[in-house]
Amino acid sequence: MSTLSPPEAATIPLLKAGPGRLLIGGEWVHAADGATFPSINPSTGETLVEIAQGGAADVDQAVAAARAAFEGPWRNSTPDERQRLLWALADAVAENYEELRLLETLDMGTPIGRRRPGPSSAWEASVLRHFAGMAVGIHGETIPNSVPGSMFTYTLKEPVGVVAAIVPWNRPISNAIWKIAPVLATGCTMVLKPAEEASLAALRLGELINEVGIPPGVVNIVTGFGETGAALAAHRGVDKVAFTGSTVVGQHIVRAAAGNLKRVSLELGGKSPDVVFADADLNKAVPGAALGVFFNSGQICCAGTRIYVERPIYDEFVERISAQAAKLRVGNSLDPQTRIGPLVSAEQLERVVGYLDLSREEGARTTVGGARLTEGDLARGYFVPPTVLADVSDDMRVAREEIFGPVACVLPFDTAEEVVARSNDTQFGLSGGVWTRDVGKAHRFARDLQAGTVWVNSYNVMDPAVPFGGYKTSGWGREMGQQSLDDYLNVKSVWIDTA
Ligand code: TXE
Repeated sequence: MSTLSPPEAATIPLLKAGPGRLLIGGEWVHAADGATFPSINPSTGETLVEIAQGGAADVDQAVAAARAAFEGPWRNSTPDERQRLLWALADAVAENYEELRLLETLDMGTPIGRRRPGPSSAWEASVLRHFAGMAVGIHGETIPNSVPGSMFTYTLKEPVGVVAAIVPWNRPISNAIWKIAPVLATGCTMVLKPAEEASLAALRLGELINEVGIPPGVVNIVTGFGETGAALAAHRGVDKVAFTGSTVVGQHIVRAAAGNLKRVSLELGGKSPDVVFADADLNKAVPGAALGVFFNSGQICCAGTRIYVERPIYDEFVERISAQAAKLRVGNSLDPQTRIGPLVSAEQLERVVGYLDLSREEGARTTVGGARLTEGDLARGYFVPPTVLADVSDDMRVAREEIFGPVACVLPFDTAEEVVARSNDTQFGLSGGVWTRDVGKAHRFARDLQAGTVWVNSYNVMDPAVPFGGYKTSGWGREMGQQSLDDYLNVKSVWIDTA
């Protein structure tokens, strides 16, 4: 039962209906054992609704439904049909975007005012449209061979089969769409496991998937905790796992996938460097670096959390980014003025506050923020304000480990060579940024950084045409862009003796 105040609850049919069911084979069903768990509003700590807790039996059923769909008519679906379904889903997402955003705001804490209202801002719909375009362009090759005689060779690209998509809570709509889009484009089927902290938007997407006529069993949704994800990762009926989340769980998934050697793609954590040279335009670099680290309360895998600043401008930069951080309004996610919402959960709050305590023990200097907010209504939620840590050194744990909160470490550097080496001195390799007016310096940094994405005089910009993914322990494979489809496709070589 929703404990939302009436205006919000009344606007969301999904909440009124009670989302305590799983989507299996096109039907909304209760968990086999009837188990549920509460979905919590991180702005207030209150329960929003009960969600179904899928267990091993539900995972079995969902995988069977995905298999049946894959081997049924979906197998012979044409690229054109799949393109039309992707377009239809894109339209449905755009039409229902405000509701999806509200659900994301309620269970994840994303500030409602973060984006402009209206379908034109429905970024995830444009992702679906981009993949709709790619759906009709998937093809093999004819390949000349040197075998004596008259052998003709060509390749076919075929969908890998049943995909288990296991996603985190930090961008509920995007995380789901980034997996649904390539599945539909390539002709795979899937079981989607949203994060336990933020399942509502994915469940609403499930309703839209049924409404637009995507065949039953093509997209199944099983909500639940890590055990549900683990059951999927180990399941012999799953051909591929597409995972986004922590590096530690990514390692569990690789081990679990070994049983039937299923395909694995991983989009994992980061501790990305954002380098500010003394020649940078600080009017751009200060707000840019602040957005790079504080956006979504720092709960973004590519957040630029290690800000390296060239020594001559270090003090000025620390002062200016601290002032910028202090201006960002923290509050209830439903308040349109809010720029920084709560952290997603009590667990995440404890984790981030633990790192803030650690920063003091390690000798970092907090210039702004630094503690949980406990005044008034904010005390009920999980609020940590944007925090700047100065005088940080590379060996501190706060500079090495992913905090996943609104915490910027600012470190001085002296030379370009030194800052490249320090930027690369990490287990992660997801992304990085550089701010400079010197084109050569920017290109050299982009070349030398060991990371999947480099932003120059910008940060956190993404597009469905541009690949995203990590080096080192930040992941395997790429999402978005043409090559993201390869992870969902098998290549078959065909030899024909034409003699
Ligand atoms: O992620 P998890 P959590 C990082 C970030 C954060 C930390 C913990 O540092 O503080 O991870 O967050 C499912 N087998 N990132 O615990 O555990 C789980 O149910 C299969 C970075 O929320 O990785 C959820 O659906 N699945 C990151 C999904 O995995 C399992 C985004 C992600 O949960 C499982 C999120 C298991 N053994 C967190 N255990 C990024 N790079 O974007 C859990 N899950």
